[in-house]
Amino acid sequence: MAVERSLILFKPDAVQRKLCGELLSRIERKGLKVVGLKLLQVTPELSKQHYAEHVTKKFYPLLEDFITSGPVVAVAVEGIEAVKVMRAMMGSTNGRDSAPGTIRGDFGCSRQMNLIHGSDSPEAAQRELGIYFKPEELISWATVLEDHITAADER
Ligand code: D4T
Repeated sequence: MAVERSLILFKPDAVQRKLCGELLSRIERKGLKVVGLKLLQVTPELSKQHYAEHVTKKFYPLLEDFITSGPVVAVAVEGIEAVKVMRAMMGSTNGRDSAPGTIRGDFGCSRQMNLIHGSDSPEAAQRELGIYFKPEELISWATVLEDHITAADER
């Protein structure tokens, strides 16, 4: 099975609500590996690049206002099928519809202020990681716990 990387953002609402530790902890406890991590301010230009597919949509101006309203935490996450695993952990887009146990289901009740972004495909992940991280900011490292997280025939 493929080892993937995904671009995760803790959005301004998560930073404001001091939920970054909780969200990072969930990622770590799941068994995924953090290979990049930074706090940054999203600019309008960066927002348009990230949300290129949404720029022409009616909700985009408010989305840009929100995502640029304060710092975000960008996390590069690595693991077997990391894109799918993260999307399942995040829950559906609207926190009011997200299942309890998911990040949005446990902490959110908004469609816009939904706490976390996660790439929706390996191709999107590659594009988005390139937007938020320089190659040298992504660090490949081995964990001694690997033998206790996945079986040899899954890797
Ligand atoms: P992201 O991309 O932030 O991980 O969210 P999703 O993948 O779950 O959802 P999305 O691409 O459909 O939407 C991107 C972003 O826009 C916000 N949004 C969405 C909004 O503010 N109003 C809306 O009407 C919609 C559809 C929420 C997430």
